Amino acid sequence: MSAKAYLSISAEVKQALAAGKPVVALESTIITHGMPYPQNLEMAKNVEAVVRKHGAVPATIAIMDGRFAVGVSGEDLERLAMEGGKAAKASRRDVASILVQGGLAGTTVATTMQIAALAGIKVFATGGIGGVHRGAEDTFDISADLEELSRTPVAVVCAGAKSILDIAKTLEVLETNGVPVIGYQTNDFPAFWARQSGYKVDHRFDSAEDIAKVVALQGDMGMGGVLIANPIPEGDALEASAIEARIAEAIAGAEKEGVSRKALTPFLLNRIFELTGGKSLVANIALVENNAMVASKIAVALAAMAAPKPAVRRA
Ligand code: PSU
Ligand code: MN
Repeated sequence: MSAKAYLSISAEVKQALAAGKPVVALESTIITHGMPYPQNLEMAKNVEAVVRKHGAVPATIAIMDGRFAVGVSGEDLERLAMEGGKAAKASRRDVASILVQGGLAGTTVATTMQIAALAGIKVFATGGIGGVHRGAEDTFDISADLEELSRTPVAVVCAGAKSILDIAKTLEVLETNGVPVIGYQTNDFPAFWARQSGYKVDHRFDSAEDIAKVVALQGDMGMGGVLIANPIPEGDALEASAIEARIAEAIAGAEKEGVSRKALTPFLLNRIFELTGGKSLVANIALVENNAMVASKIAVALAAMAAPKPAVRRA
């Protein structure tokens, strides 16, 4: 059976794609493993509303009952949010097995990119991408997101990489993989809860139209994805030094409890949520919504570029 035979695209998303309308993919590990219930459900619904408000159709992607579900909403979205960490976290290597098992899974950035590409969606909004974990020189823990960006032609809008990661090494691997890192209205690569990481982006663009041109060219050259870094809004950012201490505490906790591999990112996010008294979650939700807005603008610009030009009539 071909992978495409496992695709279940909602009627709304299918129609939008057929008509060349802008569509924005949204991931679901952030729903199942990134946030507690019910804030995860609320976030997922709000993000969809943001996408609609900016003229695109949202397509939340997950694996539901052994199918690639594109455009998860209503009761299915509720089920996914309530299942939370009891659902699987589907990374690249898990996908085929979960399909065969008929399982339910949140899809990571890597897997959501794969499914978006299969469905023909070119733009995707998330919170922060996975990256190179601190201490990776010992653990080798490098997210599959970085490899996926190098090969799958989907533009990913994120708020940078979480400072639970080693940002310098994450940027190095992105460079090795040939992934363009574009700043949207910024020269600085953002650090998720903070607007700056201390590192620069490769190229800055101030308009969604210009970014759409980069995305189209990158696709045309068969060069894989584009990473668009969009800093958290000023008013929602957490103070870098305050969050840094909490991150160190969370990482020490993970080491003490022996948490590693795919459980590590969810563990750290949850610990930081507890240690900041929920402030990290409020910021996380704000930055995802902000990314959904920028992704929608890029999707709208891409659709306008692809639309056939009206025929010029002679007088
Ligand atoms: N960023 C968030 N919350 C998340 C994630 C990223 O704010 O839950 C998820 C994404 O789905 C990302 C995954 O792809 O964590 C990375 O996991 P890992 O580090 O195991 O590759
Ligand atoms: Mn990992």
